[in-house]
Amino acid sequence: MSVPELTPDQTAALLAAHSEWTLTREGKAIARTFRFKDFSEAWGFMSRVALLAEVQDHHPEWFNVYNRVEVTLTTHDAGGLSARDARMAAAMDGLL
Ligand code: H2B
Repeated sequence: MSVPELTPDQTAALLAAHSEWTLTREGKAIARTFRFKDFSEAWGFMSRVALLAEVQDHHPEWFNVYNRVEVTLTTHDAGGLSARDARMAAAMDGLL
């Protein structure tokens, strides 16, 4: 794997810094559900994230219904969490 996986300490720091995110997939990913006023706001958020994802070359797994966006972040190239996920989580939180 070309990207280093976060250590347990680094994962704990990520979760402490981004308390809305929870660990999932046996510690290999983090997840957060975002809720917006309506579909238009949810889609606007997704559009901004999509542009960031392309710039960062790091893409979320996500599911949208109306005003809800369920996001899972993991790094396929690391086989788990990496600094890329921490950066993307921070960027998503920063868009709110
Ligand atoms: N997104 C995510 N979530 N994990 C990756 O490992 C990853 C990615 N790798 N986007 C990138 C693209 C890689 O496949 C390309 C070839 O750079």
